[in-house]
Amino acid sequence: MIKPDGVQRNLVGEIIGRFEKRGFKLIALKLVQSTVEHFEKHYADHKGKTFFPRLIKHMASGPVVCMVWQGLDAVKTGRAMLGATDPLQSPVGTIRGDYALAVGRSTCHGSDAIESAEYEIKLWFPEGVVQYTSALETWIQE
Ligand code: DAT
Ligand code: MG
Repeated sequence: MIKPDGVQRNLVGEIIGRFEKRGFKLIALKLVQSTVEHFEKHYADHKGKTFFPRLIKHMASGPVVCMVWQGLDAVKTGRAMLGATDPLQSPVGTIRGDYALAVGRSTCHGSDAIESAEYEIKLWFPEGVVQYTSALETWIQE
């Protein structure tokens, strides 16, 4: 997901481009202005933490871009492409390491496990994702 700060900073194309160029396949995409209640479900794991109210307020403050990317080890590789939770600890070359400074303005969200990806996909795409064959598949996967 591209967070409201990433959308406002015109990083949508840049972030999508990194996943496309790495070889992942886009199987769902939407721009949404969502609600506090929906983000409380998205970030349910963090309920009760000191930063939770600030986090939810920020996420609901503007549109976000929700995406599902498919490919080899997508969760683990996707997280590596994002960088660390704290952008200051993110290596240059990662999205957060290249475009962010503050932990509460880290430009993007990525599922941290297959189970959380499954939960988040259902939450943001109840209508389901789009499965299709990409012409490039044999050039990307062995
Ligand atoms: P990530 O986004 O890397 O999965 P997380 O799931 O631990 O990180 O936390 C979710 C978001 O909450 C994170 O992107 C920014 C915010 N956050 C996390 N830790 C924070 C902290 N110590 N202070 C302020 N915001 C924090
Ligand atoms: Mg997380």
